[in-house]
Amino acid sequence: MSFLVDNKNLIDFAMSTEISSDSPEFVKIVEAMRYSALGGKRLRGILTLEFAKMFGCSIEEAMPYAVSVECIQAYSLIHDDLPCMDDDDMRRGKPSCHIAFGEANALLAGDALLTHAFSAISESDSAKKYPERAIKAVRILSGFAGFHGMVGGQVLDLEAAEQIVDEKTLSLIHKLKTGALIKASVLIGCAAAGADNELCVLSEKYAEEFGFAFQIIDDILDFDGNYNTCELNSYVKIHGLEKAKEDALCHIKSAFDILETIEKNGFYNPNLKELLEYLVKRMN
Ligand code: GRG
Repeated sequence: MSFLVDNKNLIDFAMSTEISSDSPEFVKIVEAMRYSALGGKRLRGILTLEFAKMFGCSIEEAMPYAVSVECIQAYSLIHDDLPCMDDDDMRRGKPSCHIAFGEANALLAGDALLTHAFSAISESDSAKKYPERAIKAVRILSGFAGFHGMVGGQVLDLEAAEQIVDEKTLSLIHKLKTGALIKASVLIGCAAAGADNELCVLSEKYAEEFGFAFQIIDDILDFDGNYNTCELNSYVKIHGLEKAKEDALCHIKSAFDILETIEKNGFYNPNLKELLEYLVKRMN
């Protein structure tokens, strides 16, 4: 799946260019931002690029949109690792931002990445060319990342941490905390390309199925074979490993079917099917 590596490299390069400063005053904050933002699989940015590409936008024009969603992803991970949240010392295979730079700097690096997400779009040449597409993307991203979306999901997740929640609540937490940013990634790709409403609705459905599968697979990968030490609200703990695998495959199949429907509308991108195969490989 060379497109995954190629896209990741392109996004890494764009992020590195974007998150930089020649001013000596800002060396410290930029260092902390770069420490956390230059890494990861870039799945969300890749979704943005591949949806934009499917609907006729060049990778170059879509890149500021991919950068913006990866800035939000990096900010959310920094804040999620803080002692007042999940209190994780490691992230992306190295010490978390607050371990490396201290809590206050990590908080600010997260804040700076969050705000930079929006200037990455609004300052771009793509926005100058198609301002209405940029405004739409900013609306989508701020909505899905905010209190109706990822932040709202994080609040529910914190509340649920100490208790077993019912299936409906757990599904809502996953839909918001993990799914919302995945939906935003896909929809800003659609916005970058100026895709029409019908295509956006279909793409959002793909994103929803992708998001559910991604979260279940994340829980499967976290499972070390012991149900007793498994996180309380892990999908695997609640449903068992076999059912979790079955359900992940079921969501992947639904996402595949939605791509077939999009294909019937005249738009096709084989990489989006490969991305689903990548999820299956990740699970097994
Ligand atoms: C703090 C506002 C706020 C939100 C935090 C993203 C998030 C919400 C929490 C991270 C913890 C977590 C494990 C969430 C589930 C979603 C998930 C698996 C995120 C990690 O995504 P990957 O695997 O990470 O795509 P990379 O490093 O590849 O970007």
